[in-house]
Amino acid sequence: MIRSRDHPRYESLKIREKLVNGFKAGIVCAEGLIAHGRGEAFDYLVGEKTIELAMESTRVAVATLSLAEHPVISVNGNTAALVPDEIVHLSNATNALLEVNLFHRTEERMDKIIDHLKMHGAANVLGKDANARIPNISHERAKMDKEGIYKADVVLVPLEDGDRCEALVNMGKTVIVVDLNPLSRTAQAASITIVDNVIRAIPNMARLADELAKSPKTELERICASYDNKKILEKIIRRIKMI
Ligand code: PTJ
Repeated sequence: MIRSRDHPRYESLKIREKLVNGFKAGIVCAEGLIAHGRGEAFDYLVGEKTIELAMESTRVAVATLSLAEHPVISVNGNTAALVPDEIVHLSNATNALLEVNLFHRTEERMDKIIDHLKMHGAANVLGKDANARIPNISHERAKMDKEGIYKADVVLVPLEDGDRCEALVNMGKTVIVVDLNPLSRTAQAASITIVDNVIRAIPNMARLADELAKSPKTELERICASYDNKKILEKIIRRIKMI
């Protein structure tokens, strides 16, 4: 247990502890711990804070989810362990369905993550049925629910792998990702990339969803109108290079 709040890396240690506890509980996979390490390295490069460019993408992402006809939030092990309350909050605030979708899929992990989200207030979580598949993807993340990701017009996928992101875009969906690595295939292939830590991005999205809940459709459309994902990524990469 991390007790010393005055430790300079207290916040970071607390996040690691959450993931390790998630691993011990069978929610996070071992590979998820490694993936987090890569995320941490990139978090250093953006100053371990939400930069203005990420906030711009976050705002557009929330407006896009709110405008969607059939929005779905895809949840993996790391996201479920790090931000369960906020992901449920965001799903309620944007009327987005929750679907568990795992790269390292086992039925045991699926059950544990679904139960975990329900314990944090989710009324319904899809993913177990896996009665559809994403074309041209051979691994387990191809499995999806006909009423969930398959039918979605907008999908939020925090911590995605590049293959599936590209495949979902090819299916005609608007794909929102959270990825601290602006160079990753996921970040580059997505429709909207939030270059931020899920630990900050999902709470920011939940708060903004509440703020925008009463906004008229025209205002949400205005927020999305001139968004250019490639430009945002270029600016973030330039910012990192200048360190
Ligand atoms: O729970 P599962 O079975 O679906 O497996 C989940 C992992 C994360 C293991 C799986 O999706 C995976 O292998 O992911 P990758 O391909 O390693 O990609 C993870 C990406 O997320 C990398 O680009 C990391 O930089 C980034 N990342 C890691 N932790 C965070 C992050 N981005 C934002 N916030 C984080 N906390």
